[in-house]
Amino acid sequence: MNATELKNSFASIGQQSVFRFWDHLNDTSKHKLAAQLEAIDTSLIAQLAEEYVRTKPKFPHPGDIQPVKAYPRTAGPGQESLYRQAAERGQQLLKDGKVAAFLVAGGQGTRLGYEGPKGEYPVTPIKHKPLFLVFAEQLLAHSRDCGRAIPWYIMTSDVNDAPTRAFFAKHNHFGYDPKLIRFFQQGMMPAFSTDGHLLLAHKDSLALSPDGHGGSLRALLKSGALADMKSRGIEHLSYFQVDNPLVQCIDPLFLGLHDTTGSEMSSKTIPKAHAKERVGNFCVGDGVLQVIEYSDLPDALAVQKNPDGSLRFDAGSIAIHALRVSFIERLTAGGKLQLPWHRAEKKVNFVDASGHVVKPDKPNAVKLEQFVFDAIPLAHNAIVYTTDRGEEFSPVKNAEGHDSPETSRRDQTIRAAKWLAAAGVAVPKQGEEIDAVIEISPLFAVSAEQLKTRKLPKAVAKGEQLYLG
Ligand code: UD2
Repeated sequence: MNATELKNSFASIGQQSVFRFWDHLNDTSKHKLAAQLEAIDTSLIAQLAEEYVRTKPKFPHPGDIQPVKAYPRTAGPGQESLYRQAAERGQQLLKDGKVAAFLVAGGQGTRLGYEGPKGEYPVTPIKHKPLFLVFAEQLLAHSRDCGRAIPWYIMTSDVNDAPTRAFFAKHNHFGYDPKLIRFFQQGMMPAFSTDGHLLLAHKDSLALSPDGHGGSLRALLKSGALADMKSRGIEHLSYFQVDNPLVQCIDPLFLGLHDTTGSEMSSKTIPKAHAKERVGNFCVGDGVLQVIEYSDLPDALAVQKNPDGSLRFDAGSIAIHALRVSFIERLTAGGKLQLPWHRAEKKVNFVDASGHVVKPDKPNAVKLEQFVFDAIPLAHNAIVYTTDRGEEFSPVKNAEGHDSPETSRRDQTIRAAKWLAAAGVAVPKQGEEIDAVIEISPLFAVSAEQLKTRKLPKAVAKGEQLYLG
């Protein structure tokens, strides 16, 4: 498209103000802005400005919201053979090279206050390993155990792609074969002023931000990663977020359950810590399994209790999924991804009409994102499987307080202590607290069961810093 065509196309949707400074830009800047604008689907922008920005869309409440029936962590009565088969199936899928790991790491980590890619953040209690290394060691351990290397797809975004790749290169890809790691970038979405105009961050560029983890599905297609998976014979993705060092990046039982039940998208849940915990809720709305964000679940339902006192809606989403590659192909067919958009009002720096950069002190803009869990209602036979918070969830989200580096380090020690105690090792306690700091490298053991097969000390000393690597 030449400049006139581009201008006409944006004028036709009432967004001509993005060309406000065009005549004063040098050729490099013109080229930069034109490239950003050409990447934009103007009809989508026009629709989003109308339906999500100028008007605030209401969450379409299902008429009937019921709790989900999740698979329990371990087999309940009558499920023993299903779970046995599922665990075997999961192992077989790994041996046959049908599973890849999928890490979404395109977000900005603003709350943590860390400037670089979040995966660089040092999280473990003794060796201070960065999140990326924790995941790499887990995947290497599973590759070793199943006798087959596990390909690893990592989604970045324009804001952190180059530094993420550089970090991996600097650390020799953490021992991973670089040919097995594929980085790809997610899409970017422009920010709107509250009256629906696209904001310029600079005279020659839009204010862009990542289009949400739901955008990962579109990005898999666009980047060629999906085609790459197909050529490698990969059938399932084990999806996880960058912020949770306790995540089991690969869980054979979960993957096996997902496959044997014919589920296209499966999810892990944990019982919520309290009624208003800020995690999505797995629910059955009008008969369809879905996640309802904490902000959208009516209070009256959020606080409802079962006769035994437990929360009726206690299935929290921890953003761990298994996805069938064929499902992603189906969802993204024709290049369109039919997931809803979520609206958030945020502070976004912008260039005003006179060319000055404005740093707002209150939300001035609307950002739109798609969420991966909105694909669940579109999946056939979607299932939810229960895991344990202490075993699998302690994210690093905030600089301080809950879900912070400190709470995560503590929870890593608690899990390590629990695994050691189950293997017969005496662990010192002071009241409820573990009186030691313990770190277990995933290369040493990826599970409590595996730890039992390793050579272990008889006891951990009081105040000891014990690293098992
Ligand atoms: C998410 C879930 C929440 C709960 C929680 C568990 C949403 C809206 N909420 O909350 O229900 O499951 O996680 O920890 O998802 N990311 C991208 N690209 C993006 C945006 C995010 O890759 O455009 C990645 C990001 O790098 C991170 C993950 O997605 O790995 C989660 O993003 P978040 O920090 O925005 O999610 P959060 O904590 O609000």
